[in-house]
Amino acid sequence: MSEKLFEAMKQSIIDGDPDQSAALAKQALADGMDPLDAINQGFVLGVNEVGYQFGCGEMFLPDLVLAGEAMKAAVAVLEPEMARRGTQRQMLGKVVIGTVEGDIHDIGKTLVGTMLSASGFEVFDLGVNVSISKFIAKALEVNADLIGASALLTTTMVKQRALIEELDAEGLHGRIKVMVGGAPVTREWVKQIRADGYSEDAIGAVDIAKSLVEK
Ligand code: B1M
Repeated sequence: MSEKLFEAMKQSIIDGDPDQSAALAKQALADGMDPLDAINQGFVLGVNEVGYQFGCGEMFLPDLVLAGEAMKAAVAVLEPEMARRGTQRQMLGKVVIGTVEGDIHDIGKTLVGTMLSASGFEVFDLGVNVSISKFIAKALEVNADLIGASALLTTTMVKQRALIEELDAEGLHGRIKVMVGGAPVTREWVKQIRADGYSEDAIGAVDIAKSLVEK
């Protein structure tokens, strides 16, 4: 039964149909499905397919835009339930999160923020296109333990390195740790820029964040 629903979820993203993706997300919740399963086993497969076809030149920018809208509509339905499931936990630490300057991809970053928040972190989400000075100013203002910097483009990943260099220059790196992520980020890159933590997905990001605040 779930298989059919997962397939329909994937297709709703490929079709770029936000009404359908939101309706399927509501159906998943009504059926008692874990919202993260709906995202990871249903909707994300559609996003990956669109991204793949875009990369091959078989889909175009409007398809990417519509897929993004459909994904956001589904996540908006699922997020409150994800947050609700984590409401009983204790406060683990403060995280300032955002997508780096020049980059407006926000779906993965928002998911990571939601999962951190659901797991007991206090999350300050600065949105997209966030400058290094804004990341640092907010982290100092709220006395954050961690900055989470998301980048989805090979051209904007360099801002993750620049953020760490600026924290180093201001003598703040160590007191404020940095977690990075996003589809183009590799372990090799993480090592090269001396980020404190990295995760491929939102679930892993919670474990990494926990280990970083414990250190
Ligand atoms: Co764009 N885009 N896009 N796009 N887009 C990609 C990223 C691309 C891989 C597609 C492709 O070519 N196959 C490609 C990048 C190529 C590259 O640099 N290597 C690309 C491109 C080229 C572009 C434009 C340049 C296109 C153009 O204008 N010609 C343009 C850039 C705009 C800009 O930012 N300046 C652009 C625009 C857009 C839209 C606005 C249309 C839309 C975004 C809508 C939105 O976010 N509101 C969009 C979309 C939807 C995509 C794809 C299809 C999907 C991204 C997504 O939401 N994934 C994407 C292809 C793909 O990734 N398959 C693509 C779902 C999301 C749940 O996954 O974001 O990876 P993800 O997040 C994951 C993990 O990465 C990780 O956890 C998340 C949850 O599991 N993670 C973290 C993410 N951040 C983390 C932070 C952490 C830890 C883990 O710690 C802090």
